[in-house]
Amino acid sequence: NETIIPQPKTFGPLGNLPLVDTKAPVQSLMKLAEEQGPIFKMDLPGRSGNLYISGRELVGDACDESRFEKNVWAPLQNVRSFAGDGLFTSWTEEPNWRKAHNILMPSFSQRAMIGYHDMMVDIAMQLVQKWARLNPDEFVDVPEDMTRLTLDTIGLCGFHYRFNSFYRESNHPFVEAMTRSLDEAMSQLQRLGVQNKLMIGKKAQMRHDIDYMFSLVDKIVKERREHGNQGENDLLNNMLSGEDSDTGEALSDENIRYQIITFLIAGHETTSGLLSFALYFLLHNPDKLKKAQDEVDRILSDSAAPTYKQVREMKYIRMILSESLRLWPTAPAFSLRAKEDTLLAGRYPMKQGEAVNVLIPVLHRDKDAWGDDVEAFRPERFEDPSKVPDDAYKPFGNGQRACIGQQFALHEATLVLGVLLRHFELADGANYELKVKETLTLKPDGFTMQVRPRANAPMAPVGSVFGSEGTGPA
Ligand code: FDE
Repeated sequence: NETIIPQPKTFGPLGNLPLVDTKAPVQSLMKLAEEQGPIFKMDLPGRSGNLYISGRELVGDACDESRFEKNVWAPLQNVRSFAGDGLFTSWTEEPNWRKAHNILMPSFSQRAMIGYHDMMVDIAMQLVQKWARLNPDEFVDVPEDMTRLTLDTIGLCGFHYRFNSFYRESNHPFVEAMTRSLDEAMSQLQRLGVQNKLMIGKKAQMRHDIDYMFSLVDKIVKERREHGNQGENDLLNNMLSGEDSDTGEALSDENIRYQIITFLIAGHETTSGLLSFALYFLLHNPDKLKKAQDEVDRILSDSAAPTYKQVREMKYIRMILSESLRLWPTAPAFSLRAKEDTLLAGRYPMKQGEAVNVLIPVLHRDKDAWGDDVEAFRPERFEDPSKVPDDAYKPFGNGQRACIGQQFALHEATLVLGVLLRHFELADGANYELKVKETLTLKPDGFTMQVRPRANAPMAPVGSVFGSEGTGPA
């Protein structure tokens, strides 16, 4: 009978818990999906809503927004202690979701990227200069440098705050606090209720980290309020001055704090993972790397840094990013719940409020949608947009709760990847083998490589690096 939902073997009162590697839950679930098929259920103590789906038909049906809506599932609920009712962690019916959505949508439109472009170039060139000064035998830690870059980019474009990560040996204290808090939020999921209550030290640390994050963010907001706007065209300005078109209301200071923390989390981990995977795939696919270099050499022939328009022209670079997000979507899962009693895919009865979790990396390997070569890195799949199976491609989530930062992330990542390929030859000196590290997001763990300045690279004179057209603030 088709409507019986498979479940892997159980271990007494622990249910299916021993099948989930606490350090790599998504990869455990990917393996289970391979064995169990496009829908299966898990019995995890203390957690409800453990239906996992990953086939094109099932996910396509669950993405019908008239019958299903975003579920703020356990991993997101645990993040609410510091992201509150910010965009990512709010229920759609919470008033602040729509309010913030309406106020912030224009700040994330493709047009709005023109205003952020020069700030993105500023940070990208800091990375180029760092790499240009390395000795030939030195290794770069790719995820670490990409995290410096994406954090500094969202800090500057979002709030005119400079984390100056390229001038620090270790992480900015905000990153330490945020990473520890995210880690703790994820660890809480794996512990039983009683165990969580016993973690007094961890709790105190988290309280301390959250206080630190709040105080830094509150200081940024306070300073902006005191100085008033001095021409900053950034997210903070739009949040402070914006009014919801439906209600005419503005965001409260508390909610602005949550949005800032949300953007710092969402805007840097995911995009840095994306850039790291893309570099990994290029290193392992020399023919694609060659094609990408040909494109950037053509478009950026003698400009050290791209203009807004040149970023839009780098189509193959963009396809590389899309294909990286297919194989390793850095935000690997999202959850949906039934708005009413319904039949999923016309055959699985679901009660109102019942949830399904979408395993995006498995969906992205559905052979019916993508063909037999699903494991191959082939950016050409995205050449003709009409041939992309949209219902089997969800790296940015679904519908009205899809990623608001999509254009931002893709503009930034295209710019950075283009610039890096124009300036550097990549070398796999460490024979790196892919190991995926999981936090709230995915990253290639411990990925290092070597970079050598390219003989024909345009000069990027230290200190005056801007090849762009001066659209944004200085
Ligand atoms: C969102 C998002 C999502 C969905 C989730 C759920 O459903 O739960 C996803 C899947 C994503 N996102 C993804 C991604 C990727 C990448 C690279 C990114 N992402 C990026 C970014 C950046 C930024 C700034 C962001 N991002 C942000 C965001 C937000 C705010 C959100 C929420 C929205 C709503 O409204 O809900 C998201 N994102 Fe992302």
